[in-house]
Amino acid sequence: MWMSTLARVARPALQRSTSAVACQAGRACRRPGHAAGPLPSRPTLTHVRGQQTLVSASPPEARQTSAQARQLLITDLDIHSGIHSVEVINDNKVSVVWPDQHTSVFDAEWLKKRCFSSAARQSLQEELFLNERHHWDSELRIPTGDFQEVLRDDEAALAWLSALRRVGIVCLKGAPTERGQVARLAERIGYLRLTFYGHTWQVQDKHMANNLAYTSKKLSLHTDYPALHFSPGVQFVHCISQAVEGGESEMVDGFHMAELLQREDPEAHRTLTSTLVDFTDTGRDYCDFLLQSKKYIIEVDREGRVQRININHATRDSVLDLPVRQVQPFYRAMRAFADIMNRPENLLDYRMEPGDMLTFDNWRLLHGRKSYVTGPDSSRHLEGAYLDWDEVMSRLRILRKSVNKRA
Ligand code: OGA
Ligand code: NM2
Ligand code: ZN
Repeated sequence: MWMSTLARVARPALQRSTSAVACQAGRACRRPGHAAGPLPSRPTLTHVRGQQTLVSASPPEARQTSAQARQLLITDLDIHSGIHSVEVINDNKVSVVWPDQHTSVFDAEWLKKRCFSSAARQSLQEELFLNERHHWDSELRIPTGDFQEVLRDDEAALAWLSALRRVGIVCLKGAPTERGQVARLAERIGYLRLTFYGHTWQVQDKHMANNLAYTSKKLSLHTDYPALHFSPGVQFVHCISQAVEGGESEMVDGFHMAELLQREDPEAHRTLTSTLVDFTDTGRDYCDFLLQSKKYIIEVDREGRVQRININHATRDSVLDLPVRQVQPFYRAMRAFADIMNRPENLLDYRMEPGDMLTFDNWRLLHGRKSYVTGPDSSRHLEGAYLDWDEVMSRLRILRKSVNKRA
């Protein structure tokens, strides 16, 4: 049952990317064997020389096989390399003899994938990074999986990570209601991200709390840890026990909200993508810390695509490094962004139950919680951990290979 909810959101990206690679790259590079031809988008000779080949007839081999790493030094590469001869050989392979008599044999599919046409580049980049996102609002039914199944079954783990990438949030149900489960799940991927709050951290109403999260107060929509210049990419939060009153979670799709802001209030969007904001965090936990960072509230790449959202009003510094005339416009822009996020049609409400493990994209989602009541015999307890996207994407790619091989 649960697989169907994950598969629905996880599959389209995978299917689209693999089929698109085959057909678009194929169309753009119809003649892989004719490496010296005039089409500008095909791999160039300089580029192809020194790449991984199926056969390398004269030493040194371009790639050292155990490390899968290029050995040819850039200083030894003839950037005007010509070609002695090229032929298509059996099994759809392309054999190239270079002027120095070195022979390389390439798989035609491998060459096609590396075609420089924009269609081929786009589809290979999508296959590698899965940057296509499914935007959502309050109507989202959170993709759900089974905690134990994800631990033991590769197909379930792949569906989980694909949905986590595409939708930004997956709830895994049925985790034992005791500490240690976020660490087990992190092991499934590789390793977790250590921060000043420890390898894993306990969200509880604590005496002398060193973070607002460790009280019973409301947390407004935020991303975790903008006080770190490289904030954690992924967050796991496991509900061990829930409050009797209050403590409900709120979530919003930050990438979607940034898009709405750009459409509705381009001036505010410009302000939040171009103003560096100071964050700070100080105290003692894993060890003592005194962090300072400068971040854009909405981080975009050179093409204007949103990469990351950084918001936490609890750790936004009282220091604001702006000329005074920019202060009011900055607050106006922050307020405009917050007002969009807090619209009921954008905000997703969820009440975590003991055994729920929320896994979400901390570069994309904002999350919050309602205040709660700590009673003499009721205590709320969540355990959390961070991971980075590199490790998560690494596991996703490995699982994709192994699961697809079996299919
Ligand atoms: C946090 C946090 C959510 C919750 O600890 O940063 O967002 O429900 N906690 O307590
Ligand atoms: N905790 C939950 O940015 C933040 O301070 C997020 C981090 C305390 C590890 C809270
Ligand atoms: Zn948080």
